[in-house]
This record gives sequence, structure tokens and C-alpha cells, in this order.
Amino acid sequence: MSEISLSAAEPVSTEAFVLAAQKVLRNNILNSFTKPAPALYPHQWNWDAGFIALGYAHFDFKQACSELTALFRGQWANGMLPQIVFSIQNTGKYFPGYFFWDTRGAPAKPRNVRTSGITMPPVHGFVLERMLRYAPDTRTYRPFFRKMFDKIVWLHRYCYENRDPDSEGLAFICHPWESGMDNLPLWQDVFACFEIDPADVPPYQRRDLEHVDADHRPRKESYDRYIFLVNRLRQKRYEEPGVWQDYPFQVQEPLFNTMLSRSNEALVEMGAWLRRDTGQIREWQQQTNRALNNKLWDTNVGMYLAYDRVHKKMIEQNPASGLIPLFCGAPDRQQAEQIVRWLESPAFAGTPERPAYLCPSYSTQDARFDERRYWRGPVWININWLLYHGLKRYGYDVLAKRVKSDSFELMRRFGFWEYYHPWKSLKQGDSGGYGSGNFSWTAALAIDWLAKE
Ligand code: 2M8
Repeated sequence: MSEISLSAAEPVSTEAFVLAAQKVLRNNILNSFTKPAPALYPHQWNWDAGFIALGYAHFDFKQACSELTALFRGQWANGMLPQIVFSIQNTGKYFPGYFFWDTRGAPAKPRNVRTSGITMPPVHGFVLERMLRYAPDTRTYRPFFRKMFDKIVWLHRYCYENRDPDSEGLAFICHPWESGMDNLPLWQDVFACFEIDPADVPPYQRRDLEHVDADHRPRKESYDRYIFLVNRLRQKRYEEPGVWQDYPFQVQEPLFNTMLSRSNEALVEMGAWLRRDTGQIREWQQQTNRALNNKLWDTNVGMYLAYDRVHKKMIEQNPASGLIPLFCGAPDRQQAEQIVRWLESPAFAGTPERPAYLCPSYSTQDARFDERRYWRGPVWININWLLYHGLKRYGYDVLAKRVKSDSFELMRRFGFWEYYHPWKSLKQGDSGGYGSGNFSWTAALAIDWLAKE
């Protein structure tokens, strides 16, 4: 199917825009859930499902619930919520598929559900809380919220008990795919710290390049490393904590932990209604916010950095994820000011001669910035949505409005793409949307953004 075009000469009404967004979601439905994209991502993805549920909450609440229910069917016995829940129907259409992950023998994996063996940013707590605002009938849906609440707490417990061995309040990610921002140049700095024997990279064949221009996707060196890590995990049958012994990729980073903290906060807010004790969750939330500030905040840089806990060093780079903790309320007023300065600086806003759409995923002033390549510079709608709510939380309404209007300009100009060219000066006729067209979370978050707050 071709990209739903919104860039006709005639401006599209808001109503038509929302209907087009709903159509993107409907067309991507596969049984009980919605694929992130028609062909590039033909299964269910973890944080995509959260954003997608937010879109449906405004026009098909049952489907919103179905997204989360389908995803949590894949939750492991230790609480881990997998990055991908595979659909049998699309076996063989994505790499790495279920058989490559080889989670069959993993003791914690649920039977009868095919999943990968790693997780993703835990957005589900705040998604659930936001869904509650739009629930058509809270009494009818209360059992659903209760059930989800418990599963999300279980996921958070996994993060604190299995991914925070020093009880610092910061969960580590074990693969770039767990960050959601898979191709950030950050991970290269981690990979540079250890040797990879080519014999430890089993033969594989990518499927993404059948759908997307190679210039817009990660390079081969990155894929080799992604696969090297998967191989390590599957050799140890994903058994924790043994699998972490000598495991070279363990990074504490701001986006994952912001999602965790904000989701904790959301659970606390819902706890009274669901008659659940939230003492532990409140402690987690406070501990994570403190640790974000004590460990990941860099006063000289003025943003949150990532920490490589294996090689014991901060990674001094400036991705948009370093600005995201506004969303969970971790920064104090002064820190928030410094973050805003970054957003208004040439690194993210460009210059008067060369203005950028807010917010490029990576500093435009860094040599590793790449305006077309996935997570190395293009603008992503989910990152913008998180930034918008973070800015609003601190009262930066003007800047928040700019993030929102830039996002809508991109979507209206090009359609519902996975990511977008960050420069405003794109030549007429150039493609400004990259990755997959008809991308579900872009459409879903547009719907959510247009709804009454
Ligand atoms: C991208 O990641 C997958 C692997 O998980 C891939 O490139 O094959 C990322 O943008 C990730 O954040 C997203 O959840 C996923 C599906 O949209 O695609």
C-alpha cells in the first residue's frame, strides 16, 4: 500500500487528518494487535504497542486494551516483557525471527507464545494511566486496569531486581535494541571497548533492506554487533543472573530509566482507585529520579548522559535521550533550564540560516550526526511526544508548542512516516520521510496529540 498522502496542495482538515491516521492503524491490524509498520515490522513490538494503544484509546477503546493484553501474553515468568511477540502468520518475514532468537529453551519464557529474549523501554505504566482518562466506562474496564497494573508492577520488579545489581535505582539495558533508539552513536562507544571474534557472529541475512534504503538503516558493522550480543544471550539460554557474567553490554541510560520512573509515578497515581499498595512503587520512583540526577546528570554538559557499567565510564555524547528526563520530573528548575538551552541551541534547533525541525534525535553539530540514518539525526514523533509532555510539565509552554507544531508540519507535509528529515530547508520533491511509511506510532500519537487534554 502506498503512503497515505497528506501533502496535497489543499490543506487537509483536522478531521480528515485524524481519519487518515486511524486508517493507518486499522490497516496495520494483525489479529489482536497492530504491527508497527505494514512490511518492515510484521510482528508486535513492546513500546510500539504502548504508543499504539494511546491512539486507539480515543476511538476504539477495546482495541487499545487488546494491544496491551496481546503484548503481556508474552511476559516471561521472571517479569521480563519481551521486545517482540512474534506472529506465527508472519514467520520468516523479519530478521531476527523467533527461531534465530531461540528462546524455546529459555526457562522463563511462557509456553505457546513466541517471543524474543530482551526487553524495551517500560512505557506501559504511563500508557495505562493515560488510557484511564479516555476510558468510556471506568467500571466496566476496572478488571482490565487491575490486571494490567499487576503485570506492569511485575515488569518493574524485574527491572529493579534483575537489571540493577547494585540497587542504585537505574536499570541497565543489555542491547541497543532495548533502548528503542537502536542506532544511536552511543552504542559504538560501548562496542569499541571489547573485541568481537567473527566466529561469534553466526551467519545471518537481514530483511530490513528489502523494504528500506540502506542509507536510512544501520550499517553492517552495527548489525554484526547486534547479532553477536543475541548469540551470547541465547548461548546462555537467557538465564539470569548467570547470563550477565562477562556480558559486555550493560548500559544505564536516561530514556529507559525515565520511562520506568514516569511509569512508577503513573502506577502510584492509579493505586488508590485500584486499591493497591503503592509504597514500594513510590520508593522505586524516588530512587530512580535521585539516581538519574546523582549518576547520569552532567552539570558541565547540561544534560543526562549514559553510563557503561562494564567499562565503568560515562559516554559523553548528546542524543535527544539526554533531554527526556523532563518527562519524569527528575530535573530541578536549574537542570530544566540547561536542558531547554540545549533544545534552543544550534545542536537541536539549527541556526537562522539553517533551521531544524525540533527535535533531531542526535546533536546536529556532532560529526556522527546523519540526517537520514535511523536514530542518528532524523526526527521521531514518539521522542517529540515525550519531550512535549516533559516541557509542559515544567511550564515551557511556548517551546512545547513548537515541538508539537513542528511534528504536525512534518506529518502533514510528508505523511505518517517512521522518521523524518530534520532540516526545514528540504528541497521540493525530496523525500522527507524515511524508514517505513504508514507507521503506526506516528499515526497513534498524532491522534492522541489532537485530543482534548
Ligand atoms: C526499531 O527496532 C527494530 C528492532 O527492535 C529494528 O530496527 O528492526 C526501533 O526504532 C524500535 O524503537 C522500534 O520499536 C522498532 C519497531 O518500530 O523498530
